[in-house]
Amino acid sequence: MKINAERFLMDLHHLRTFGDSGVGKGVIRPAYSEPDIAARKWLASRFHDAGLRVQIDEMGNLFGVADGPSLLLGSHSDSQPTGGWLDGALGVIAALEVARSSREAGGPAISVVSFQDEEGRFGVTTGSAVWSGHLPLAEADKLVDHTGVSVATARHAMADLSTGPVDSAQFHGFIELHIEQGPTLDQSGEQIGVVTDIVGIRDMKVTFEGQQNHAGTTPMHLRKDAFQAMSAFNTLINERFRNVVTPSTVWTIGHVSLHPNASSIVPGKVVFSMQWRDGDADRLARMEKIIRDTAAEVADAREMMLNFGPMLGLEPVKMDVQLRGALEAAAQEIAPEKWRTLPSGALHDATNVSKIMPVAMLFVPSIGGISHAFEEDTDEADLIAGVEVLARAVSLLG
Ligand code: HGY
Ligand code: MN
Ligand code: MN
Repeated sequence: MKINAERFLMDLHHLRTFGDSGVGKGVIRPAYSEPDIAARKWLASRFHDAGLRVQIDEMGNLFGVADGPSLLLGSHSDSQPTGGWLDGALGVIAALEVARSSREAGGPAISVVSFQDEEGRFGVTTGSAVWSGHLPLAEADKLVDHTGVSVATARHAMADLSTGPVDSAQFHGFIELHIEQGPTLDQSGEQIGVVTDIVGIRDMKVTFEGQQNHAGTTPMHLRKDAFQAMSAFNTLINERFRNVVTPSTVWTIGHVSLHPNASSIVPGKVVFSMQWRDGDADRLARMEKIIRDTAAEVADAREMMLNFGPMLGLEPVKMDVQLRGALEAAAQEIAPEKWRTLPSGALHDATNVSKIMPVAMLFVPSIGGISHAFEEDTDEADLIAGVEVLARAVSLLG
């Protein structure tokens, strides 16, 4: 099987035009947005041209299905609010290119998928969580984004495209090509990463509610200042995590809503996202206890209200040995001594899909280790090497 690098790159750059940010190669293509749906309609036309049956399920997961049992390749085409052009997109277009090349060479049957809301506008890898049975659709429909829009409302925008549920039993495995989104390959100068396992994640909203008041007349010792509560909470968990975490554990307060967010008003309420990730489920649980206990301690000490939103989470997963072996053999053939195995610190749809079939992943480098930013990029030679390794692994699996 020989991939057509020119055709692959042309489609990859065309996908970038949907939600082009106008800043570098960045994209703004959140789940169910106009550019996201337009991109999915274009991808559907490319899947159809590749001889695949187009199917879109009720969450907006887009499939190009081959006849009979097939290997599923793909990723996601929605982006972060300010996203990179390759995160997810690379895996979808690489999958399409391998599906086309395999069909042209009379090779194995390959189906393609672009999952919806992997970037978690509403939850955590929401589209593949529903498709894999991890999250009931009725539960997903209740999830809301930071502006209060629900999945039920958002997905209605593409309801007319839905062809109904897509049966996962027709696929005997899933392989996802993705950018590393971290510094390892960039710093080592290697071209390919074969993933060993994907970390687990926990994500929930925390609310402190005190007393909104005048910023000039309210003495410091009488304040019930929500920002100060969050600041004290953050300082305490950083201290208390010390003897629980390892150098690869991460935790992030990435989204903060301060109310009423005005210079001359003591903030009465703060709602913030608390997310933590690690390869060990037990460590995630110990961190959760520290988070909950510390928040309660801060709220009590400051006589404030405390509320935890629903906690979303995915467990750490190991990649399938046989699929991973084919990726390693292909990497050694195509990028001899320029590849390594490594864990994934980023979450991927493969985590959900691993509940219903064997999965594996491979990475190409991110320049400067940057991702989830308009500067995200990868050398073209590395993009092509990634697709070639994916295609070779598919041939080896037969
Ligand atoms: O956050 C993640 O790890 C993924 O890129 N959405
Ligand atoms: Mn991604
Ligand atoms: Mn991402």
